[in-house]
Amino acid sequence: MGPDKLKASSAQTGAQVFGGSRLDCKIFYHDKCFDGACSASVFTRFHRECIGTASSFLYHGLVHRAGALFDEREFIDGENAIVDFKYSASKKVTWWFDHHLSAFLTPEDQAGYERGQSDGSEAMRKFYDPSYTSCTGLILDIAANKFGFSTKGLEELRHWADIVDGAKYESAKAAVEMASPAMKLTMVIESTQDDTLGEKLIPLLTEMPLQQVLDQPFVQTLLGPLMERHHAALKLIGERAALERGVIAFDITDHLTEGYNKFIPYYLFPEGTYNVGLSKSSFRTKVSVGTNPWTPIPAEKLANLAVICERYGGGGHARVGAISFSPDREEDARRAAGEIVAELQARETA
Ligand SMILES: [Mn+2]
Repeated sequence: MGPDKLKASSAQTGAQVFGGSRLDCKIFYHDKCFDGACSASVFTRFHRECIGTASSFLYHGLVHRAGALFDEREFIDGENAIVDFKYSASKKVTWWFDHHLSAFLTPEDQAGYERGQSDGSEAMRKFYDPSYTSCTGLILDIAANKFGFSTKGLEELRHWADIVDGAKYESAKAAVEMASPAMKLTMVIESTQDDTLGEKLIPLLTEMPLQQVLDQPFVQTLLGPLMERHHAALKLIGERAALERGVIAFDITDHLTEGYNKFIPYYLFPEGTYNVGLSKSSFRTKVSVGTNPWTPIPAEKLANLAVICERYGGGGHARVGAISFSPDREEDARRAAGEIVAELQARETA
């Protein structure tokens, strides 16, 4: 959760305000997410250039969690925008853009949104379209088509927001070697513990090329240790992983790890169909199960990993799932991993 700080005064843009006082604009964005950061940046530039009423922009990151997602007290007396995150029925929210399939917490929320669209009261303030790969793309199109915003120079941002949010990496090599600045920025955004990153990074994303954003000293300081951790994980999984009958399996529970790039197994074994990894962090032992995104096997022939993981008390999506065990249940986790490996291997040879 990022703290609130005054940022990027709109005075420097020369935006004109007629017959009204300027108000702060607080932007709530999907935290630890490249598309969330890009969405907040695009919204800021759009608001500054096309609305022009904000005296300053503030940023507040939101994360999915159990229980209430919004704290009403965080909304300010001014403008409140939510981008790339769920709908809030709060009367204080003046802008909303989202593209997630599950955007509404309750049927009442959805009804409230639809009412604002049909009676026109919020038709030019709240926008939802789950057909968009990225929220960045949605904001750019709405801003351009409905408000005359110029998207010139923002092509690179949109391109990468679509790739990252859609997990449409061209190859495991691109996803693991991270040659492009967008991939490195994604790792910094997703992994950093620095709560001030958002407010520093977001304004820059629409002001300069991504390589130049990456070159900023405050980004480089965070990137260095993360690249080291990434290379260490690549080396460790490389030493442990083995491919047998279509399934890449590895156990790295003897090294505490706070996560690793999930494409590493397919980078090491491009011909593997699934991967089953056993890892351990300070608070859990985790079985991670995934499907190779570049497998030539048609989707209807692939295992539903959510169903398999649910059987062990975990969950996920059809192509990727996970099961968490408390630290004292490492043996149960190892047994589950072994059974899942066998089950997936049997499918491969069936
Ligand atoms: Mn998104």
